[in-house]
Amino acid sequence: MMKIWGRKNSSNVRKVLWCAAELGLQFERADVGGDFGKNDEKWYLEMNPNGLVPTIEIDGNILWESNTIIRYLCCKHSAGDMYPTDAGERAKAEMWMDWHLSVATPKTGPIFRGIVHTPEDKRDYAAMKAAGEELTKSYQMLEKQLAGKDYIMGDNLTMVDCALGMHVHRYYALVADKPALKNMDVWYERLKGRPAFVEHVIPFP
Ligand SMILES: N[C@@H](CCC(=O)N[C@@H](CS)C(=O)NCC(=O)O)C(=O)O
Repeated sequence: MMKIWGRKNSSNVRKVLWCAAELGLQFERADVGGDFGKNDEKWYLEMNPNGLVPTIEIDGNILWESNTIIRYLCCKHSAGDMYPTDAGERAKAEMWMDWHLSVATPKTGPIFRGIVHTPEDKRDYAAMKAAGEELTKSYQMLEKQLAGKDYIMGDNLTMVDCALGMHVHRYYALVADKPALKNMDVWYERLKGRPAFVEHVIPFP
């Protein structure tokens, strides 16, 4: 059975849990990271030298990097459905995943750290506002991609929705001053209609 190391309030763990649940996979999860610690211990660093979560063990492989894990799970268990098999379609899905990791995710950081980890009187509200505006600018690209589609690639949920949906949830949960992004709003509501998203993503910002 797949084993997942990582606390269930971590964004990168949650997108893996959501994806695994969408695929109907059984897994065991162990709390590591945050208040649980252990990610600086030798046994953990031997699996994942970054000392970050998640790490998984599956089919004799140890894997880290949440997007890589999502790709692996979808390729192995849902080729042609959640994992596009046409090379061009797959490259487009991966393009959005890489874009999100390099462009959008870093902009969420100052907002999340500000609201969740910083006492009110110590928050840098100007930096948080600027990050929110930058994030909205980035998400206007996703807004265009979602026009006329149920999910990012088209009619069906794919790996790219799992990779991005978690952080988009964080954007909706934490950024107050944002314009209506009509297509994204509808997509986010659609994700909220999925039991696996409700179970693994919604409980935390
Ligand atoms: N690029 C990595 C980032 C992993 C990462 O930054 N994980 C955070 C939690 S979201 C972490 O391990 N923080 C330290 C901790 O939880 O103790 C991935 O996508 O898996």
